[in-house]
Amino acid sequence: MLRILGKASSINVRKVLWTCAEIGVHYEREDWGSGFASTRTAEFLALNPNGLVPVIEDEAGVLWESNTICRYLAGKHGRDDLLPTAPRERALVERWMDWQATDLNASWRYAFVALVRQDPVFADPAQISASARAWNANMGILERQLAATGGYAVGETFTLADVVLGLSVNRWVMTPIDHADCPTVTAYYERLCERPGFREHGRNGIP
Ligand SMILES: N[C@@H](CCC(=O)N[C@@H](CS)C(=O)NCC(=O)O)C(=O)O
Repeated sequence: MLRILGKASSINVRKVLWTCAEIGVHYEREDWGSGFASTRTAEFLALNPNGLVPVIEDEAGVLWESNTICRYLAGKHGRDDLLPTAPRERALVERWMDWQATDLNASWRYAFVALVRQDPVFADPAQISASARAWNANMGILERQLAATGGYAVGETFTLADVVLGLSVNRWVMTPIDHADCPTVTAYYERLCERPGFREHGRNGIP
């Protein structure tokens, strides 16, 4: 049985839960992370020295880093549709996953922590606007990509790139900023709702 450590409200844990739903993997999930069991204990740090969720454990051992875990699960279960094995096709999926984890995540952090988490440390209006602007600009990149593919992040079919980007779009929609006009992203957000895994773990009322 796959063990997943991490609270179900964490965007990075939700990537893993949605991936499990797509694959049909059964798991046992434990509530770790802020508000639940502390990830700063020696027990947890022995699993992930970063003290972050998600972490998984299966018969092969322990793994952390959400996008890596999603790739591992798709590979382990032979889901070439979610993560192709051919180098070029695989790189096209991984490119958008890496973009989400680096450029996209970096752009929304200040505005999200200020406006949704309402952390008083993140209260500088100039930095909130700069973050919202950068976030909208990245959504513009996704808008143009989706207009070109006519369907999903990489092409006509759903892949792991859509798991990580779908959750990111949900966060964008749910954060109270002035949203750039992105009709193709909005249509994509609706299209993803055809998937039970997105309804349960993505567009479930949590930003
Ligand atoms: N790069 C990591 C980031 C993980 C991360 O930031 N996790 C957050 C929750 S979304 C966390 O563990 N925060 C500390 C806590 O909740 O105790 C990944 O993608 O797995």
